[in-house]
Amino acid sequence: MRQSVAVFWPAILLLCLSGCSGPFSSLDPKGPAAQEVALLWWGMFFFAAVVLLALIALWHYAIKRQTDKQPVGTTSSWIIWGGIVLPAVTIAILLVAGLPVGQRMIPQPDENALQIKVTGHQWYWQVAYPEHEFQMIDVLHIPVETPVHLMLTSADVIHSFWVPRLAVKLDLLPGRTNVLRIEASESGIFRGQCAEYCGVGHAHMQFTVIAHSQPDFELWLQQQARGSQKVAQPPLQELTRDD
Ligand SMILES: [Cu+2]
Repeated sequence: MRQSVAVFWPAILLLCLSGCSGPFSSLDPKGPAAQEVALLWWGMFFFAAVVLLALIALWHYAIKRQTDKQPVGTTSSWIIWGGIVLPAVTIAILLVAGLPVGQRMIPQPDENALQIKVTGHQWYWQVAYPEHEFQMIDVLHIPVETPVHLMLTSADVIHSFWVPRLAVKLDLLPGRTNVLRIEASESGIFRGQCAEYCGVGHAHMQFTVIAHSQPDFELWLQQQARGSQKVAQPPLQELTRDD
């Protein structure tokens, strides 16, 4: 029995770790904002793991304790330290660590930022480049290492724009424009998904962000401006691959 348990746990661990990568994994960040989110997540994970291990140790101690022995501490001291002080300290640490991360994600006026307008529809994404005249559906092209300000709005119901490997999610609201700053630190293809239930087509409301090197992005812009049909699109297998 012990042997089968010893084999079982590594298998479970490997299964869990497989969720740390993939096209929608925020634990495999490729942009500054996503990196900060991932760091915060790991900090929370290890802190929660320590608390869980401490609770398991206490639970084990409570089961094994001889009932005729004096219990450790009083009931009220456990409630005060474990039920009030520990959660209060935990939340305070989380606030101190998390608020600056959120603050740095608020877009600041930036002359170098590329602006893209994204409108959510049931159930597709309309992408427009205000400084140019073309529009796209379900795909955004951006340059690497360049801040991109996305002006997000909705034509119908509430949607949520989410590219887990590049940035946090932000809602698209009818009649209002929210601005999300994203940035890719390397070229590649990043998958996105609507993260707010918006009707029967919600699960299929996916999109792709293609990050080009800066010369390639300029070339792509010129091709679009010329209305060229020779737009450099990635092969289909790259769009559908898992990483
Ligand atoms: Cu949706």
